[in-house]
Amino acid sequence: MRLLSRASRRGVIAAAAAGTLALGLAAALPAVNALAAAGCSVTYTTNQWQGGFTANITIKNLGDAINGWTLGFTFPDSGQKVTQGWSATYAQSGAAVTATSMSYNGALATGASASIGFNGSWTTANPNPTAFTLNGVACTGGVGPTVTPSGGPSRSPSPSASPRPSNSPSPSPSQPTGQTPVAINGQLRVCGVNLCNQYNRPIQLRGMSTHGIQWFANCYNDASLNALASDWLADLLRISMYVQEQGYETNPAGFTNQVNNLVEEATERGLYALIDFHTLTPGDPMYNLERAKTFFAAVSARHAAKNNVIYEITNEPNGVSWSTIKNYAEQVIPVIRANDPDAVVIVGTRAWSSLGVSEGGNATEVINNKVNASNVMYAFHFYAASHQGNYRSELERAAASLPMFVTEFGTVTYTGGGAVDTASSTAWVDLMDRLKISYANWTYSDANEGSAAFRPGTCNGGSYAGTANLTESGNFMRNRIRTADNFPTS
Ligand code: IDC
Repeated sequence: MRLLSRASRRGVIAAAAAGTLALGLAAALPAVNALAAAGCSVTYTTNQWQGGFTANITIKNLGDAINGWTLGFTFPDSGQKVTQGWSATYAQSGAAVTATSMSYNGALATGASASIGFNGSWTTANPNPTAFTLNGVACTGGVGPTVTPSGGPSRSPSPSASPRPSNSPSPSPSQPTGQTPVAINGQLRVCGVNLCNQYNRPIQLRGMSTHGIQWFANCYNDASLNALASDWLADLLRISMYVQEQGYETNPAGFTNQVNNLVEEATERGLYALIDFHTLTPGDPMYNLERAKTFFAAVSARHAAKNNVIYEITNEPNGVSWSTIKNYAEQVIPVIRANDPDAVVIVGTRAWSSLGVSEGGNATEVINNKVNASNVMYAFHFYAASHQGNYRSELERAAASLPMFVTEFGTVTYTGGGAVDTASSTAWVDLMDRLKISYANWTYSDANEGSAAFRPGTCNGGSYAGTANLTESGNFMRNRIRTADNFPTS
């Protein structure tokens, strides 16, 4: 089976599931304010695979400002279930679902939007819901690419195939071979709580993560990887290989090959390659234990002689205990070490690699019960618009005892979408710089979501160097990554 291209992913979405529903009502909202005008438009899109799907929902308030909201809808097929939501609190009774705002996204001014989403499961059919309520006001309407509400305020069309800006090639600072991150730093190892280079001096690697390579393979080509190395001056490429969601499990040989090729491309450019076994749903890494052993046996054998490969053995465990993750790690690490004994291995942490924080825990469970292997680091992930001071404090506290690596973070909310939170992103990157915590930003892609570095359409043939095709997030990250590295050489 061939890898799914991004175009065919679009086809799947369009054929199976995309629907846009826009509704505007000028109606009384009695429970809140008898005089308030209520109205909403809801965009509900899904990406589905056998048995599961992800839904992304954008709620736009077309009425008066509200402070707190509940979105209601009913699945047309009662076999559909919300399994894991984000940016809202979900409840389901039969086929009826409610999603209630969080403290940080409940206030919606007129015209403002909130983006939420969830992963779901389905049994026999997966049609999208076609009717929504917001704070009890029923919204009904047809499903189509765009349904303009009659009588409601006009709304601008959703960003579609974006206008491509003209590209003026910008001069790229060059990174001569002898000066590449790998040429300078060589084989890395963990020393104390740091990542150290061949001179046993602590360093920080700064780079970008691919999006899912099953969807965005067209973003990783000679031109884009040249730009990452020579224009962004990155140190690191994280290669994000989803296991589910049309990823590795559908074609192990094909995805192993795709990862291997990207490792070779990173190597040619003097970049470190971080191989991400991108488990996400289900959250229990044990579900993929045999696949992990097979995959890591293959990639570690292939790259054993290289000095630039780092292995991230599980992306974001969730809904499982630290002892389960540790058990998984202690079974997968020996498989890698049998081929590549000196490679650094990174282990995901509980609650989507939040050190447990997103499930009410903290780093103490790891500090008191470390993985029984040497040369191991622990992953921490954050999304700057969602995760703020308490997460920063926990990372800083953990980093005093544990070697930490931020293998994924976003400048936006943890849906991967929404606006860049510049203040929080700055605080986070400053913290990582100060503590010399290495990082990879989600994503070096042209996905149509705020976390992507490039505008939609760029990977169809646009240029990657310079700033012409960058999003706000891309600009922010390029500016931060391009600053001079501080790699001690003695
Ligand atoms: C998101 C992608 C989005 C995709 C979704 C489901 O940005 O396009 O539809 O995954 O596959 C993570 C995960 C990462 C998520 C990202 C943003 O590691 O896979 O990517 N995120 O939601 N953890 C926290 C946030």
